[in-house]
Amino acid sequence: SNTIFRTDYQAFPFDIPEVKLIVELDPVQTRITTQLSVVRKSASAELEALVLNGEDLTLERLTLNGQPLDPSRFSQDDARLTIFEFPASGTLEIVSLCKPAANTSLMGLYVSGESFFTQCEAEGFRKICWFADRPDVMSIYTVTLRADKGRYPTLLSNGNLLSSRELDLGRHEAVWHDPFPKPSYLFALVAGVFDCRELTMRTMHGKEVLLQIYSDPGTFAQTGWAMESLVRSVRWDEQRFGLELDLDRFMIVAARDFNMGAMENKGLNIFNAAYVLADPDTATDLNYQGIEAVIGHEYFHNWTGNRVTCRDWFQLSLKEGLTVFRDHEFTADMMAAGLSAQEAQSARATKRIDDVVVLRNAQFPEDSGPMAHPIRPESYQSISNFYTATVYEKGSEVIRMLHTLLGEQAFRAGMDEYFRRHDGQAVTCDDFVDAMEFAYKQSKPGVSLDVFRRWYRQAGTPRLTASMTDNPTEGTVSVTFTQSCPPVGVEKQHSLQKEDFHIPIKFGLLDESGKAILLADSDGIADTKTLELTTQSKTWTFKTSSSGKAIPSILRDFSAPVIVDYDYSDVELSVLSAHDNNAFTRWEAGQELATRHILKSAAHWRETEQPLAASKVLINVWQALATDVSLDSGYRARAMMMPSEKTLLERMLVIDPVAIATARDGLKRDIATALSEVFHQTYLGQQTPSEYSPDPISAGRRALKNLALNYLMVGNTELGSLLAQAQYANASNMTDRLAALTSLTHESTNTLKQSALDDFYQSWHQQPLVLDKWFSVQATAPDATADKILALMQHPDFTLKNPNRARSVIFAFCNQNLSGFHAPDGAGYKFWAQQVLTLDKINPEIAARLARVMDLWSRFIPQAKTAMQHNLQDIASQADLSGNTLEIVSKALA
Ligand code: BAL
Ligand code: ZN
Repeated sequence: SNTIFRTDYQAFPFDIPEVKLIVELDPVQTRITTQLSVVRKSASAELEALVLNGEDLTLERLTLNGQPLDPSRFSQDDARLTIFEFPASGTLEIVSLCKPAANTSLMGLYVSGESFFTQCEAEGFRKICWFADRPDVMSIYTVTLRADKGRYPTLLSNGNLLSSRELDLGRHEAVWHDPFPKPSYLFALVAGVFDCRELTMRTMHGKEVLLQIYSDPGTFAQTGWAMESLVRSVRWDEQRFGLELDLDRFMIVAARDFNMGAMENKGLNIFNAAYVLADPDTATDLNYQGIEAVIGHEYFHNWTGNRVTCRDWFQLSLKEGLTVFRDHEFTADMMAAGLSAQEAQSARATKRIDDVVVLRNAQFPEDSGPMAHPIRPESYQSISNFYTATVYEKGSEVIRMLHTLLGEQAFRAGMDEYFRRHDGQAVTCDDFVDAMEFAYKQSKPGVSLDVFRRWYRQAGTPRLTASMTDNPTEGTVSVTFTQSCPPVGVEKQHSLQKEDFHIPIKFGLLDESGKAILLADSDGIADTKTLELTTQSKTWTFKTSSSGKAIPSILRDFSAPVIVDYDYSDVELSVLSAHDNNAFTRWEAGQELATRHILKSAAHWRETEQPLAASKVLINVWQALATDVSLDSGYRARAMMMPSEKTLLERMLVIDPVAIATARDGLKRDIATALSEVFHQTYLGQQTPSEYSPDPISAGRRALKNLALNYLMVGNTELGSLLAQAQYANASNMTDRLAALTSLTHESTNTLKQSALDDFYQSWHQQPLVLDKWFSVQATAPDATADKILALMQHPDFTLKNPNRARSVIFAFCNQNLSGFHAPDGAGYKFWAQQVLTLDKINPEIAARLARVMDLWSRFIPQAKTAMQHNLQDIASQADLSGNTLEIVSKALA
């Protein structure tokens, strides 16, 4: 097969210190002259061939040191240009053509709206020109852009603008120079008509820098929040990590059509418009938070990714895991800014909960399915399939564990050491861990990261089993943790012997009344201990301040990406939910109580067609959360939500989606009915100032208010509908308007639903990002079926070519509509297969993402499993499937 293995890495035999590009922009056919200075590395064999990557390019001319190359000196196929017996050094000039307007893959150079954009990570540069398209070849770029001045007045590339001038025939030219050597995946160019918001600021050492945000004409007013976020990002990286902006100019450009969230091209970030544009009328609190996080993420890449980059794509988590960790910390610091110590703890916990929910929804299932891989994969067929929750989110959890083990100060020293050693280089995950270990050992003699390194080469979510014994006569409590992690994914085929992980477990105890019990050991007395499990099993014994039966609080702050097994009683969970002084495990306890109920109820429904009624204990827990005004609203909103469908599915040995959907709805109904008056009061108690502000306190109030409204719609539909209609009509911001629309669409009668949807369309259809929301609300409605989705896709505003629009309908239905997608007639699965095949012709990366919906098919109940398998086989049997999609379906079927 076309599998590439990590251990097969070989250095490139040549250096390419300088790249000069002349780009004659034309949507139909763009001509690019690529001039490369090439120097054979001293260690390389003489007469070695120079092999360059290229895809969908037409070669017009090839010269070496100014002389046309004789056809016998080179060969060309659809992926490579090979120049035989390349001399010790030389200047290679290649003239080639590409077709931007016909490029629907959105990789390489493409047209979106009327403008040109590029996306090069991971392997898109080879669709622009022939080059050694691998991250360990770093060059200084000088880029000349030429285009029609009327249609493309703005011409941008990486670095600094050297010059610009008028040309004949209404064309013009701009020359850009990036002083920092970079790999080709960080190259970017943009051309078109844009609004531009700009600002100058002084960096920590007093350098003046120009910040610019470019967006579609008419959207200037929607880029204010993005600019504020960028300024905060610059300041935060200075203050928390001592890292300064190294360029004179930092640009962000918003694109309507974009495969990912955003891209950290050096000095010229290109963003999905969804992560740039916001105003109160069109963007929700979640959008605002997402924009701040993604702007931070891409900005932080300037050091963790760009100044120090990856040697090869197996090292992707080197930059992604680390940068996700940094953006999570950034958001947490922003949320906690200006709050009292206790409020700040709660704000940080809220962020932690959101991140853990993402990890459990996306990464835990991945880690148990056919695509399971370590955060540093051992092999791949298509690297674009490895921009995964494992590389990103679990990668970030691994960095967070390092932070927990080292502490803030030693972690910072480790980061400083990493930059001291590797600035300007393309390195490996091992290099990073080595730098961290160096700082760790300086701070604490005798420690080592030997066992910890296994997180980089073993996949799977470790399971942690806890057991406790009280020894009242001695005043001690003993706790034993045991870990296990059987082989997953390709590990199974290689019958890999897995080794124990290094797991930091933040641990505490409560007495039966909920009071914290102090724990004493040779390190001193504390209410939370960080236990380090590095072997299969270990027991810790503490002297305690209490003699009654203790309740363990395990994995405080979610100190490791593992699953905890402990046999709690419902009452113990309710005590933790009411009293645990760690806000994360406190949240976890209520969610766990609801999860256990739903799993039992799902099984009961399968046997009797009746869900189980919610217990008094459970209702009381929700009531206590709803009425505890000492908790901040955002935290309460998270504590009172239903466990997510994806986490629930992942907890089933045999996955039964309809049973889960029914049981989850049943619990929601029981809680909503029992507490409808409480929810009404909660709703009324969460008013916010009419002037919109996305700050976490206001956003938390809106989240709780809208959660209460949703429960009220279920528990007292008449009152709920009235309030939702009024809220929809009077909303002064998109958060409240969309929440009301969603509640009306998902929980009310058809007439109400249709009139709200029609009104929303009329008001907002000219705003593409808002229209995405309109499509999503319908795709996730409980009464949506595959047929209804197909009808929705006939809407004139629907297009498969825009990834955001495709996501808003197809992905929303397949991923976020459990009962609709998994309808027992199998229509959802057939719909899925059709869409994967259609998208595969347009945009293979997006198609392969959609293909992953079936990852866990073999664990589903028999009827669903068979239908899923047939549809997977249908796709796999297509002759001209893209490599991207083929990798996903063949692994699923293996
Ligand atoms: N490097 C791809 C987009 C991101 O993770 O920032
Ligand atoms: Zn990233």
